[in-house]
Amino acid sequence: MMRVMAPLHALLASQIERMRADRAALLASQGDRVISEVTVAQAVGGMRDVRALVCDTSEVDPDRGLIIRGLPVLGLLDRFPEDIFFLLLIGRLPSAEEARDVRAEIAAPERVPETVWRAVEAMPRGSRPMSMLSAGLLAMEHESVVAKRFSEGMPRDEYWRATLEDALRLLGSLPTLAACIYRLRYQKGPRFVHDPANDWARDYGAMLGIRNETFYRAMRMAAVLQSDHEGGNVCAFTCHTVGSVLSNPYLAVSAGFNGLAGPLHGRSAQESTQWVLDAIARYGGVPTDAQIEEFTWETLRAGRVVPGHGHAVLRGPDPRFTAMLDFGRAHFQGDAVFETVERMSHVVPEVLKKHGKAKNPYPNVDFGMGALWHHFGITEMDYYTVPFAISLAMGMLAQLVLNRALGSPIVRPRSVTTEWIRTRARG
Ligand code: NMX
Ligand code: MLT
Repeated sequence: MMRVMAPLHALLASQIERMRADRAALLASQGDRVISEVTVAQAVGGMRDVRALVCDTSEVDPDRGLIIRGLPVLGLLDRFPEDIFFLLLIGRLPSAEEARDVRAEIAAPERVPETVWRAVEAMPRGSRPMSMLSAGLLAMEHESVVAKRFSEGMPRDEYWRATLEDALRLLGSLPTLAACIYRLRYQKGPRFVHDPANDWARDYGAMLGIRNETFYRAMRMAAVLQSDHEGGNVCAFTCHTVGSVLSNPYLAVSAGFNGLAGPLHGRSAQESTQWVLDAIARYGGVPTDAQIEEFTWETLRAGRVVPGHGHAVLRGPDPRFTAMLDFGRAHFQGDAVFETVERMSHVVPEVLKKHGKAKNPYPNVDFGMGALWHHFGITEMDYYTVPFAISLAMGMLAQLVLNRALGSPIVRPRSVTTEWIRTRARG
């Protein structure tokens, strides 16, 4: 079934010719300019700092953190996630009318098909929520407009339209999928039904089964903070790579989610909260500064990373963590998990600086998010990557639509052998 997608569709259509002309002009005038070189250390070291991707939805400034279309994320916290999807895609914030329209487009009264529930329910008991989320998307992939129109011979410059249709359907379905996976996996009772009158974050919160206005505010803030993180994070990069071979958004986003599920990426929210709870259990309450120092050194001496600290790009504190800390100070007083997180955020960086390895010793977004979910009664830590995933889907989907609009080619870098480096590398 085709959905009516007028406002976003029309806006993007009005920009596409200019975007394509700008890209062509850039290539013609500056196509040969060098923007990065790759050392052997970078090639074997996860391509850190290699500038080899173009992403216009957002950038991560090493000192200032996430900047979405020129706007620092901390200035966007009173916005709804739907406004941010608009911003990511269109390049500016929506007017009040446009905000209403985009919210209605995302919240269209569509259901996750019954077959998807059957697929998710058939997974082994104890499956991880992130696996269930990813599998849920794959089970829904047969509804993809991109897949259908591809088999009908869709021309390449039409791809963005079908990708946007899939993106809106997918974004509208993710809160239902994510919330119902929570209720199913942790036996919380029957599924709640999507209410198109709700905004995206409130709908998600309500379907989780939590009735609390402060929680809905926290959900909105978390979704805005985690909506995008430029193009090079594992989740977005994976999604972009899979999308570059014209795999449809269900396949591409599911692949991105699988990347986010790793402990060095989004799973770190779960690892962080477990680490905080372990410290509280060990010391019988909120640990003192000296106890935190001891606990951190023990983790490092055991050859483990300190979860929720460090970053591949950021070199200063992560504003996404700062936002969570401010929210917690206003709403979570007396909560031992939050108080431990706050205290650790002063002590752990000093230990990491003494340890001398991590280029960024500060807490990242994941160190705060678990405390937020925990405060509102979501104590099942396996679940913590899921709200991050469905928020980051906004950035992944905006990037996919824009890349199809620009006709971005297949991602296919070269690899070299170790022998090639030994005998042929120059410089
Ligand atoms: N605890 C202990 N050691 C660390 C940490 C940490 N939190 N962060 C970095 N290091 C080590 C790192 O393992 C590396 O050691 P070695 O040379 O022995 O391999 C060294 O410091 C240099 O690493 P960096 O260049 O600072 O970090 P890199 O860019 O390689 O990795 C992370 C970035 C985020 C993967 C890394 O900081 C880390 O493992 N942090 C803990 C996990 C985490 O919080 N991940 C979530 C990231 C944010 N997110 O939302 O996804
Ligand atoms: C993210 O938000 O995706 C993380 O901070 C990881 C990253 O940017 O590499």
